[in-house]
Amino acid sequence: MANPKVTVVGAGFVGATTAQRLVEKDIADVVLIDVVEGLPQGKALDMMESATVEGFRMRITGTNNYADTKNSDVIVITAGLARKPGMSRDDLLAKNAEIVGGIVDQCVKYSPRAVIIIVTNPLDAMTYLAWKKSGFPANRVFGMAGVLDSARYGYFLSEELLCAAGDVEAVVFGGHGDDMVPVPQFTKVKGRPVTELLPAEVIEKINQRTRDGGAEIVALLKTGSAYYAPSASVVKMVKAVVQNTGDIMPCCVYMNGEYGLKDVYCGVPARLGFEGVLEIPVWQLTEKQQKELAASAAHVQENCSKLKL
Ligand code: TXD
Repeated sequence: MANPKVTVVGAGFVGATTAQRLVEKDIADVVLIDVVEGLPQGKALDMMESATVEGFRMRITGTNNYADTKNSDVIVITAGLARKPGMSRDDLLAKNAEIVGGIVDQCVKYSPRAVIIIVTNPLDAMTYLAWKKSGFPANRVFGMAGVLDSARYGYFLSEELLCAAGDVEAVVFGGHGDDMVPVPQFTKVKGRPVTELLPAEVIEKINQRTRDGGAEIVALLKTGSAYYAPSASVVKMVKAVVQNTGDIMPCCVYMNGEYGLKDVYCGVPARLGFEGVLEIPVWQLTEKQQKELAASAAHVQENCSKLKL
């Protein structure tokens, strides 16, 4: 059987790191594409030259030509501007909408059966735009944010609990913005909810650090935004799709009545496999969390209405 084929659009920090993780873990052959001539080719060649040292078998190629992305199983779109200090994710809306819209047109032409995973910010609005532009069923277009926000939440909790980060299964709902909704009662350490392990005020402090997690990194880096944890998160999602694992993880998905939300993309746990989103199981939130989720979705809707789709 042929190896899975994954196209990563954007050979910047998130795109290149995602590509590197995908080939090094032997998850898929990768096509890395960017508008800048030579950039994806150079990074791809550099990665292939590491294959003898790292011992991976998958191949990565760099290109500026969408014909090379033909028949991809998954397309990851990371192209666009990233935040600078003082900028919100929403400040990127108009420019990145233009970039992502053009890319989706090209990608669907060559890979009409692909699953599309959006990474570009503002994440939820870009995912909605990609879905509209693609003409694909909603289960085949979704976004990465919840896995990252949950990873940050889990790491911060592990520091407080002095446990291994990998032992924390954290869950964050909502849009990828300051109004995301960490859900401690479903966040577990070896099966025990953190609500049983930490006082409420400590959890609330960590919830807030999670909401500010992206900005904390932007403030330190000064010239760009996070990419190690984001790329690890994308790879977790791609793996679930190409290996048809059926794993459940928070994703930015199209809501069709779940949690009382309709015709909006928002972050909730979803089951992933070959066909993209296989199922959106509905978990019982508190009344407060349900309200926060609705407010976060309303914010996404407001952004989407500016796109005039
Ligand atoms: O949780 C999440 N979803 C995110 C999102 C986590 C981290 C970063 N997040 C967002 O991803 C960030 O706000 C940006 O919107 C994207 C990409 O971030 P990255 O840090 O990788 O930005 P870079 O390094 O500037 O890379 C962007 C690349 C760069 O190489 C450009 O030349 C390329 O995108 N680019 C294009 N490629 C192809 N086609 C077009 N039109 C294009 N325009 C720019």
